[in-house]
Formats: sequence, C-alpha cells, structure tokens
Amino acid sequence: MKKFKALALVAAIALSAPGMVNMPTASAQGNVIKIISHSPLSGGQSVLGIAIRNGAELAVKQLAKPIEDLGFKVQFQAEDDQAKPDVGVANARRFITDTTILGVVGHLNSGVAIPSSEVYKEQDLVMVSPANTNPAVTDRKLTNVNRVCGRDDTQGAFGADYAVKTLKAKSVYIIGDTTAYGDGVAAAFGGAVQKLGAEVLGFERTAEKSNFDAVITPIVAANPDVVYFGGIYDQAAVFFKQAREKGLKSQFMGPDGLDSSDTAKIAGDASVGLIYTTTANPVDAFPAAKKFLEDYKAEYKIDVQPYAVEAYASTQVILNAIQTVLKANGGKMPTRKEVAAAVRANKDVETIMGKR
Ligand code: ABU
Repeated sequence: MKKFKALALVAAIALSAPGMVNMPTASAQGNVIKIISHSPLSGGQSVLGIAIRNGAELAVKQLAKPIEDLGFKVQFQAEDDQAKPDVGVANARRFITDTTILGVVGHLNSGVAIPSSEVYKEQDLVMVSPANTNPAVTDRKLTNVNRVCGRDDTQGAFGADYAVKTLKAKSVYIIGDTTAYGDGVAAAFGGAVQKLGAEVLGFERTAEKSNFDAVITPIVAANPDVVYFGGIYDQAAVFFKQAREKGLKSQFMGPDGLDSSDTAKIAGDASVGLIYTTTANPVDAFPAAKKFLEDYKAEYKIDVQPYAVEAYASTQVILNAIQTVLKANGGKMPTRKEVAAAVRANKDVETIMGKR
C-alpha cells in the first residue's frame, strides 16, 4: 500500500505554555477533573478507535502532573461510541451530566462526531478531534469543537490530483459508504477529478458490509482506470477482496479510513498496490514521536495505529487549556466554558505532532 500525507489544515486550537499557580485551592470533594475519549472500542473499526483511546490515555498518564500538583486528581475515562451516531449521542447525553468531565477526545467517525458534539455544545464541553475529517465538523462554527487533523475537501482533491496527474486516470468509479465521511470525501474526490478532466463512470452509495456482488457487477462492466472507495477499512477491504476475485483490474484508491493494518489483513492480496491519502501523521514524523512509539508499545504491547498520535496531541491541547485556566483563576476548578475558550484562545501549543 502507498499512502500520502495530504494535508494539515487545523482549526485554531493552540495553547501557550502552562504557567505556575501559587496555591492549590481545589477542595477534597471537588478536585476531580476527567478527560474522556469517545471512539469505537468494539466492532469492525475498533483498531482505530482503540488507538484513539490509548493515545488519549497515555497523554493523561504522562502529562497530568502539573494539574495534579495544584491539588486536582486527573482521571481518564474511555467511552465506546461503536461507530454509531445514536450510540455516540446517547453516551454524550449520559456523560455531560458529570460536571467533572472537562474535555472529550474524539471521535473516529465524523458521522458520530457531528451529532454528539451538538450535545456537548449544550454544556460547553470542549471536543478536540484527532481524526474527524469531514468539513462540517468544524464548519458549523461550534465554539466547543476543534480538530488536530486535516479535512476531506483537501484530502479528496489531493487524491484526485494524484489519480489524474500521476496515475493518468481517464475514468473513475466512486463508492461512498453512506456516512457523512465516506460520501463526503467521495464527492470531494469526484468533483476534483471531473475538474481535472477525468470521467466519473459511476457513483454508488452503499452500506453493504459483506456481499458486494450488486456493486461490483456494473463496475466490472464499466472497467474504470480507478475505483475510489470513500469509507473505512472494515467495509472497503471486503469490497477490494471481492472485486479482485471477480476479476476487476482497476487501481484501487481511497482516503484515510483505509489507513489501518486491518486493511491488509482483510483484503489480503487485494491490498497490494492500494493507494490512499491520509491526514494521520507518519508515526516517526516528529522528534517527540520516537519516545511516544516506545512508550505506547511498552504500555499496550501493540504497535501504534493511525490517530493514536493525534489523540495524544488532542489531549495535550485540552490539558494545556485546563492549565491556562488554572493559572488565570488562581487554581480554582475550571468551568467547561473557560476550558473551551482557552482551547480557542491559545495559539501554537507545542504537541507531540508539532504546534497545534
Ligand atoms: N477521517 C477518518 C475517520 C473517518 C471520519 O472522519 O469520519
């Protein structure tokens, strides 16, 4: 598989370095600060969802001390959204009532993040997304919603540019997974390839996960140069495998949802030559990431997957915002509104993936 770092357009979410506060004022009863991760911990997309959880958890473990030195207990809580919008919203409704929760690191799926963040907004609970690339996540201008990753309008256009200019594709067939993410990035890719002069032979939206016969048959007949799958690996890799078995020879392409070790596990030989864009950072892209890789492996006994680094950075952004508020208010428990405002107000926070 080939992957390309497509972009790094980021909502304004940086922080200044934390300062010192003279006296802890947290009371014994009111001294708990919780950070939540909210991502799929079960189901077919859990490889990436668990990476998000682990990245956030590791950041809390390693970076909470300056806040704890002020008399607070920083706790981490992992929530499973199952990659389902209704589950994300139900979880959000449950945990916004816990006023000790001051930040959410999530989600994996834009289609879950968008409705869940509307619930967080009711209580000004800040969300920093490590992975949500759909433009609407931040284009809604909710003051509590931020991301450290790139966007699908850029990612789709980048993939289209590569397909037409480098692969010399003259025809493409596009599949969207019926989610905000998959359909959105597929549309961005399709619009961009058309502008570059390639022909879109078909655009199929499907939520099918196991039997792609009905989708594959017209694609084999159309024989496009490129098939672009806007979706996540648990679905796309099954499609790739079945499409090759049916004799489809087209170049397979897709977005960052394919950036998982499970793509090759599921697709097998059909993943050979797959080309995808990603907004996740190469794990060794930054000096600080080397130690992260070692620490992550030591802690979880597994290799790092995409969006673990971004989850760590998202958590850094939230923890730094909390410290900023504590510095400004003399060490009193921050409000959610103050934390959300500090995330936006602070620029160029030094994170594991550079300034955010
Ligand atoms: N960007 C990868 C995960 C899919 C999503 O944004 O919905």
